[in-house]
Amino acid sequence: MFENLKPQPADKILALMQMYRDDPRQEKVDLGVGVYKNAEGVTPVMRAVKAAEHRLWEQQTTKAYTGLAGDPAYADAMIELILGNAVEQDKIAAVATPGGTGAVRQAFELVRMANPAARVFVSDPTWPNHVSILKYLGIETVPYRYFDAETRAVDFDGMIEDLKGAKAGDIVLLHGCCHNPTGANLNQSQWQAVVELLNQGGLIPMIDIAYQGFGDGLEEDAAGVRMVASSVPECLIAASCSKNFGIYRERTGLLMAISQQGDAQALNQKTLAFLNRQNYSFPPDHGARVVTTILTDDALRADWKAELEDVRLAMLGLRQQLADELQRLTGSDRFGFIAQHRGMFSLLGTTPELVEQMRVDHGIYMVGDSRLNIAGLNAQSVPILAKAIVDAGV
Ligand code: PLP
Ligand code: TYF
Repeated sequence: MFENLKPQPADKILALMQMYRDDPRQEKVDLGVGVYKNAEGVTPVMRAVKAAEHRLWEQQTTKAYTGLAGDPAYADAMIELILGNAVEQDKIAAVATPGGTGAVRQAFELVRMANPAARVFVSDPTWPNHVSILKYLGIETVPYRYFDAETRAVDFDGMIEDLKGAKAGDIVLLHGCCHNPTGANLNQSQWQAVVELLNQGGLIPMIDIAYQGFGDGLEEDAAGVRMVASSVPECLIAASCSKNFGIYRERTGLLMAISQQGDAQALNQKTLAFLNRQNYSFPPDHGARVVTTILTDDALRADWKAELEDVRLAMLGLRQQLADELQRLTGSDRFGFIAQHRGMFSLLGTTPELVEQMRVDHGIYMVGDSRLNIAGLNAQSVPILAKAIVDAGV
């Protein structure tokens, strides 16, 4: 049997992580995988997470199975965090999933189940796992223009033009905030225009939100999601707690299916629970319980928000420092987009050859598409990166 297996394509981001580990150079700089690192290069356990874990250790009396949808209190807390009160609770079906990836996977499975003919429109570029999972599930994907290679901002006219090619029932995958990999995001009037286009075309949005709090702030980053979720008949939302709670390895995510139709919620909820059961039975609970503990306790929630805000501001500071340094070295504003982008990532918009050259000559590890993880920088490595970018002639 096993002789029939063929090697599968590796994830380029994860392969780069290994290459970095194997590089003996002292001064190497890891700007690859999307993990937050502080100025000391450490991915810390957040204070509120430690405190919540401590509390759970003291107070948790059982680790018996939860429900197939996970702990309902977790879904409630996350729905409030993401949607505020934009959508009535009785319109939302929600299940805990293993990370945001689990939510994405289940969302696509739900789409295939409900409408096998649906195509999924994905931004060009998008997180490679989106494309890879869709391909694995045999769902047709259609790229839409998103990134303007010249301005490094959103090519909004191109995006709208391409989305006009979607048919009623097709899915439009959108990043809720902090677009991965580009760092270029829709503004409020652009979100509004997307909502109008979705409603005119009968298109169903699926929003992947994995970086709430990393861009302009917790509420600001959710504004687009809230606008869409409150304005369309149906939508899917896949959320991740990996980044904003720093609990990457706990595998903590949530999938929501929202329908404005009166009686849809019950069947949607049962179907999501069924999908959980087919794939892994009960979703992981530890991270979800930590998140619930934090979000439902005033003091822990305040401390988490304060630390998340520090993380956000640290990344913004690095963006500004890098843009300033490049301005100084080149005497031009052509890298000003780095300070305009939001979230962990910026797409430099250069060739794989120059990315490779920066790796060989300067030990700079960024993904081949020229995505850099801003959080991988610190005050010392910013000038090293700026020099590498200029030396390579980006
Ligand atoms: N969606 C996007 C756009 C991401 O960048 C990520 C990665 O962090 C995820 C989803 C899922 O992350 P995780 O499965 O680690 O929660
Ligand atoms: O884009 C990133 O770097 C993160 C982490 O298969 C990640 O989203 C990368 C690749 C992958 C899973 C997660």
